[in-house]
Amino acid sequence: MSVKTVATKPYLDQAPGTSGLRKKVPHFQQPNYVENFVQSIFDSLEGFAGKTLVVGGDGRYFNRETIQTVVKMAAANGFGRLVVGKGGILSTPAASALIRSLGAFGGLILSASHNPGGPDGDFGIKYNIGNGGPAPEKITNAIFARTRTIDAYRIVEAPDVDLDKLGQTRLGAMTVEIVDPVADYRKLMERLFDFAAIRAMFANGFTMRFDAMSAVTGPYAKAILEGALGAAPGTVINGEPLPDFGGHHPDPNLVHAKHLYDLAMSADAPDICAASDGDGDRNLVIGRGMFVTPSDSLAMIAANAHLAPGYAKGISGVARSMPTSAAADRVAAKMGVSAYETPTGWKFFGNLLDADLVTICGEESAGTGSNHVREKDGLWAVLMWLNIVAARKQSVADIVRAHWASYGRNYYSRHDYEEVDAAGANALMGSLRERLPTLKGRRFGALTVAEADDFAYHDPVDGSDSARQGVRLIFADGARIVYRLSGTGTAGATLRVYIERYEPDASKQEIETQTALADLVALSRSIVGIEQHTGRAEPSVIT
Ligand code: G16
Repeated sequence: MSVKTVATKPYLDQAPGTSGLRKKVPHFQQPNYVENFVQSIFDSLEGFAGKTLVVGGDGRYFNRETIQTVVKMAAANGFGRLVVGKGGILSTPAASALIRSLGAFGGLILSASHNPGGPDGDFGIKYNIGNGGPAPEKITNAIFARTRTIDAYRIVEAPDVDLDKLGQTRLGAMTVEIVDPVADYRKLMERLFDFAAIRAMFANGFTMRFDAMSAVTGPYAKAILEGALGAAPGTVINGEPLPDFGGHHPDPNLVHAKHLYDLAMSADAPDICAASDGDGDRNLVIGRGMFVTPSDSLAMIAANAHLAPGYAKGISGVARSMPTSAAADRVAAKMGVSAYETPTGWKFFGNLLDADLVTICGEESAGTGSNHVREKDGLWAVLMWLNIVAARKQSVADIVRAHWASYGRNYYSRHDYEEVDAAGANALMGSLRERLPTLKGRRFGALTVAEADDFAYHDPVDGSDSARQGVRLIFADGARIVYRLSGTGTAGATLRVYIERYEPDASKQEIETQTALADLVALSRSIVGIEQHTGRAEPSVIT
């Protein structure tokens, strides 16, 4: 088998964002675009000769082609073993689990998460390290630096590998192993959750609807919910992964999964409705008549995790990304465990989990997870809720209300201004940053700014620092407005505005969220001149 060294020229736009490199498919299809990025990853790593690499993706358009390229490049670069999910499929949490259980050197996950797929849709490549988590900034910065100077890549000349046939083949000195993408993950879930109790609940008539959004979670959800747990056939809808996700936007939020919300609020609502995104790491949980915000879900999971066998000993701490509501902090304080606030991006949780400073992590962007892997995990969050409902023998709505009554409620909403002009969005953030020193102490109607800063994070484990992670306006009553630009968009810029207010009074905890936050929402627009800078008077998505 001959190894070819192919000359190439750098692309200057291969900067990994919040979660790997994400671009439109035609952008990735440019000559050598994938090869340059993959070689830059390999060039930034040390000591992988003869070791194992895990590869898989969410099945989106261009997944299979990219896997073939990765297989041949991994062989040419000296990996000893490549483990690929059958059909090129691995959900992001299942890839993380596999990296960990195999003791692999690392993994490549091919996904653009919740973004649409298809020939004109989005694609992405992300490198995960040996702990199963996304590479930290030190590595992603090195990869980016390498992409800017790369002049050659290595690849073997060989026929394509059959991705649909389980078993082992050889490619030069490297073994290629095609594995069942679900088996390992299902065993892990069986260890963490009380499958017998959940199975008994389904047997007693508990009903559920799980929308896999024609994305990667279908095979996992069918095997676990309908298979191992005995949920009624048809519980999982849109359960076949499709390269274009059936033309849908596989983002389980209240816009793209509105049908699920409507069902949950209807007279025929199942006991629980749930969904996961393109690559299976995000979750949506709606009880009959009760939507659980991701921030609340994190807090409620932290408060109840001990009900699941895998967490029976209790949790060591909780971490949330800065824009996520402070609901989880209140749980941690009551339990006497630590609470950490990190920048947006799951990669920041890895060190805290490895050092056992925290057990449970979550983000407002529909991500929740634990130390079982180093990614957020959509199906895990759903199984955790099923376990909690089975153990407490209460509905989701009753559990949520009881939580608010004892901890108070953090009203919370995110307003996204998607695909706005990047120059306008940058100017907005720039002028807000300049004005920060003048905002502290200023009054806006009944609201007084108590603190105004640009969030910076000092990692307590490796000592690294990350600055400019989002602007926070904190008001005297504890309410908060946060501004940051998304690091996952593939066109223009997306301005995210996060709005939060704490309400301890149980008699005021049933107000519609946008109404409860109306004054803060209005201020969030006027104080930075969103319309002047972006031309948008209203957000495109409210979650
Ligand atoms: C990724 C990251 C998350 C982040 C989310 C949104 O999720 O893993 O940590 O919260 O993007 O990031 P941004 O606000 O920068 O767009 P995913 O599901 O897209 O991999």
